[in-house]
Amino acid sequence: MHHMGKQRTLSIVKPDGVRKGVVGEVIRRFETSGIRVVAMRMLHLTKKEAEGFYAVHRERPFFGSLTEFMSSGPIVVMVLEGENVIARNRLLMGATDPKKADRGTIRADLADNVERNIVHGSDAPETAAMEISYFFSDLDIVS
Ligand code: 3AN
Repeated sequence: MHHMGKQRTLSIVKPDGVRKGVVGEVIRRFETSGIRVVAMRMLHLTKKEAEGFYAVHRERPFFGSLTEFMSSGPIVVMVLEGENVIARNRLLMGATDPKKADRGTIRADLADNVERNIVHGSDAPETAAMEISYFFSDLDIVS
């Protein structure tokens, strides 16, 4: 019953990633490291929808700019599945600020700055569950 470490997480290729044409590159990195994509969709968030998604950051000084950016073009949302996938995805992504991200990470290799940092990944099981349900119903996720 207790599959240690088997998890799901939400990944987003942000508008900068779609604009740069690195959706395939990001997915390739997931697949190469043994992470499975179990749901995927492209959509263009409204400002309101971006604000809903980032509601935990409402008080941050960058909230307006972040939600403006996140609604500036299409994104690709994915559910990833695998052992310990929340932490593994965050290792692949690298630090929030690409200048501080380790070489070989998605953000170090592909991102421009701390706001336009190519990818989002859930940071904990509770936020992963919330974020997945923001975009997907159970029926959208293959098992
Ligand atoms: P992460 O995405 O690495 O979990 P969070 O959750 O701290 O980082 O921040 C959410 C998003 O807010 C980041 N992906 C980034 O786009 C944006 N962000 C974080 N810090 C800043 C900042 N200092 N200035 C502008 N945008 C930021």
